[in-house]
Amino acid sequence: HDTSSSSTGMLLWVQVGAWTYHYSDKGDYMWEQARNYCQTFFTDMVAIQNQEEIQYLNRSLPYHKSYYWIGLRKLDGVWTWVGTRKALTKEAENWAQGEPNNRRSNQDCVEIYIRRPQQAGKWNDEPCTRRKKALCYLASCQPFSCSQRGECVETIGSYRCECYPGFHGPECEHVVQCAKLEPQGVSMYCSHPYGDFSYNSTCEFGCHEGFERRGAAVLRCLPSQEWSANTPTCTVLSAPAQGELNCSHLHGDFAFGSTCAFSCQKGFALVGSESRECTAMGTWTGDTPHCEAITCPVLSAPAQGEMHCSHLHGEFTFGSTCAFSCQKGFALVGLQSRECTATGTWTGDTPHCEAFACPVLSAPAQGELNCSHLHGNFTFGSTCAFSCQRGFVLMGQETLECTAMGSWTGNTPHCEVPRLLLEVLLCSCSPSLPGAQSSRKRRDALFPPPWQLHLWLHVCLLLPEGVCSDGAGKP
Ligand SMILES: [Ca+2]
Repeated sequence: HDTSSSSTGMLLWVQVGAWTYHYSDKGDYMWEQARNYCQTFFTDMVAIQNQEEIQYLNRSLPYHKSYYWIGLRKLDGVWTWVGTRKALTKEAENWAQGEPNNRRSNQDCVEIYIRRPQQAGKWNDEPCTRRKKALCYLASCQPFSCSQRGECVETIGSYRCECYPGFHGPECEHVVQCAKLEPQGVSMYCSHPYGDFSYNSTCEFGCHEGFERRGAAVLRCLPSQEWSANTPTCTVLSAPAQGELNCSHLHGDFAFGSTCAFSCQKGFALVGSESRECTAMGTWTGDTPHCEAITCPVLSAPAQGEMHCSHLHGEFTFGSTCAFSCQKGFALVGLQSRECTATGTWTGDTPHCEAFACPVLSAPAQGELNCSHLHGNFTFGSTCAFSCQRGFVLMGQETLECTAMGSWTGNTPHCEVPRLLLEVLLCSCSPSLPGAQSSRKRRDALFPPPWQLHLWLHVCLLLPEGVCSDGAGKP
């Protein structure tokens, strides 16, 4: 560092690593003036980093009766490091005993006691208009640090470089290298801002007359030491994939006057120039065409079913086939698979899934039927409940369900007069019994069915064996 500038009243006195400390040896300044002095000739006022630094300053600086200003002051009621505008943390505090004192409201600037008999190296708040020595530091990062290829970061006692992409080394002095390019049959023009085939080198490629470039026109060396693309090649015009090339040559193969027409196979459409001509400049008119498979409308699975497609050239394009199936309990109605044709339409119609049907059920004699249908009348998922009129009992299952197989879970039940009551009735009411006919009339009037049946049951159980209600003996 240059020390010849002592005419301005400054003195280079100590260097810790790459940081250097300075103070005004001629004049004493008010705090604002001191800050201005530091910023004019150095980086800024000292911001105390740690106890070691404080000890160092106390050991190395000379005694001065009014001590030294540091870069700490009260801003909006908060003690703040002016260089970074960060608030003073509790851990970093280094106040002398009884400080900062609030007896006087205008004590907003901070001095450091250097070589004081007591409390050496401690801080004290003072009115900012007092005159003291300015304590400054000079940052270690310089305009040309890190070779101007990286960020210079100040550290205690030193600095380090955070290199930009493409550079490395302590001072970012090294440049990333890419592989040297030596293309065959292709003309190349390169520019190397940082060195041959290094970071940010760019190479442009061209082809000779009648040839066409396949690949990128420009390659760039990336920070990853790789080129941005593969080296291109030069070829004569060729047929696109799934297509054909038909050329007529006027003067020579793929020379001035040659015309080439492109076409695509069935099911493919040409995208790009349909025909190209070799110009007097040795280039082809138009651009490289390609063949794209013709698309069909997108299909979807039927309700209660699934669809599985296989695509040959692209999603729902020429050659794609889709197979359809139905969930358990449903039957596919329509084609099992469809294919995308060369005209962009599907073969067949959209199939659908129908629930398996069960035989139609009807209410039993003297009974009722109550059905709920999930997918359709008497189909998979339908459930039917049976019931009988009063006085009849249901023989068989109360409910039946239509299964995924298209059959009911059981046989249709029927309604019967309970067997025991029937026997009793036969016993007591047989028309062959004398007097039975006349007595029934009376009973009918008194007890309409089904009460009649209950009554007869009671009567018959009470009667001795072989004797009927009207007092006649059993035949
Ligand atoms: Ca004070």
